[in-house]
Amino acid sequence: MMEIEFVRSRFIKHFDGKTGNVYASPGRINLIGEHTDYNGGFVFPGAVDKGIMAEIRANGTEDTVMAYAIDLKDRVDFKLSDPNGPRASWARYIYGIALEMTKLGVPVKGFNIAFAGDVPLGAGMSSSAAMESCIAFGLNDIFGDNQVSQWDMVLAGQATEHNYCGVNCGIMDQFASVFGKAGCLMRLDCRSREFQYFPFKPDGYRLVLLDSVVKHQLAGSPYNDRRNSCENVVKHIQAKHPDCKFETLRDCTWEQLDEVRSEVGEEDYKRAKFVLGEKDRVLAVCDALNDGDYEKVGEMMYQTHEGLSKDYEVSCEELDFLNQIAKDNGVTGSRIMGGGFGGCTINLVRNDLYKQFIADAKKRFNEKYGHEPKVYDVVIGDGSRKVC
Ligand code: GAF
Repeated sequence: MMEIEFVRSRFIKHFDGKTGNVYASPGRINLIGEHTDYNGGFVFPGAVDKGIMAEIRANGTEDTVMAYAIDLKDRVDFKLSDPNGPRASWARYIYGIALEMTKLGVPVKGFNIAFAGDVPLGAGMSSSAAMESCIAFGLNDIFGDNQVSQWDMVLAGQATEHNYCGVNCGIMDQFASVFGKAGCLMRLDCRSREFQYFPFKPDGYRLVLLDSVVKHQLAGSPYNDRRNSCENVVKHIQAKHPDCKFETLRDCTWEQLDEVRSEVGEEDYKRAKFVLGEKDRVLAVCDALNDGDYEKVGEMMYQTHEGLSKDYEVSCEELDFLNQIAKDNGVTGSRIMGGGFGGCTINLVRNDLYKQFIADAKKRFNEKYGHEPKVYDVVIGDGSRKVC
């Protein structure tokens, strides 16, 4: 995580010299369970030791927000009462979450905010969820007497994406950013919202992310189309079984999917096929983790990659290449992480293979694409918190 002094010095310099409160929220990884959250399935994320840090202070105005993005050296001022809100995409997260927190009963007034991040942008590690939860946490503390629950802050972050940023995401990223715990992954049932912490200390293995540096961005990407395909399949299954209630693909069986295959068309069928398979894989991974069977975990990760690439079609050439390099090096498991369309692979690699794998990935990727992938060793950190 970043240094408080870094954020504080900019906050003092760009506003009136006074200090505020500092909050931090992490990005996330996800071991397995991709595109399952908005389908009511399971996910297996953990917070990372990188994220967003923000200093926030009520500025005494009714509804003027003065915001400074330290890394971008960009300043935007806007009014919470402006129905359109700011145009800069980073400022829309602030505007959106402030309005969502207001809806939850927090009497948000004008504030100053400066923030910075060390979670790589566009790498599929949820810098946007980190931003939403960090600000939700801060506004809840400063204006709301911490009355809003952690789950409501998760939902406010998700609503910010839906209502102000054009991404119909699920709840995984905001959940991980709010509830993360150092050293633990979390298995979340996205339908019931029940979750368990799983201490993750794989003896003899480590997790490493390889960032293709192909910028992953969900706004404007076919992410929402994937969700629509899944919902379309559910609608068709529901029509065939009017006596049962189908909310998401979580409620559907393989047989029911096969029944509607010709109606929904091959593309939507493939999307749903991936989701049903992924639901089973997360549960298989839980059992494997309980048995300490990391080779099984890895096998599931490769299957997920295959499904995300061929059936869900959210991969890209660079990510498939990184996955192939992992296979060639005998890496235990490797797959696209997060929404896809760029970003990182997550790799479960034996300690003794780590050096050779990273060296080979850098060399071969560089030969093909003219630059090395970025390497992030995963450290599983804590969720959203007040720093000072
Ligand atoms: C993105 C979304 F924000 C999540 O809700 C989730 O759907 C993920 O893609 C895919 O698993 O990170």
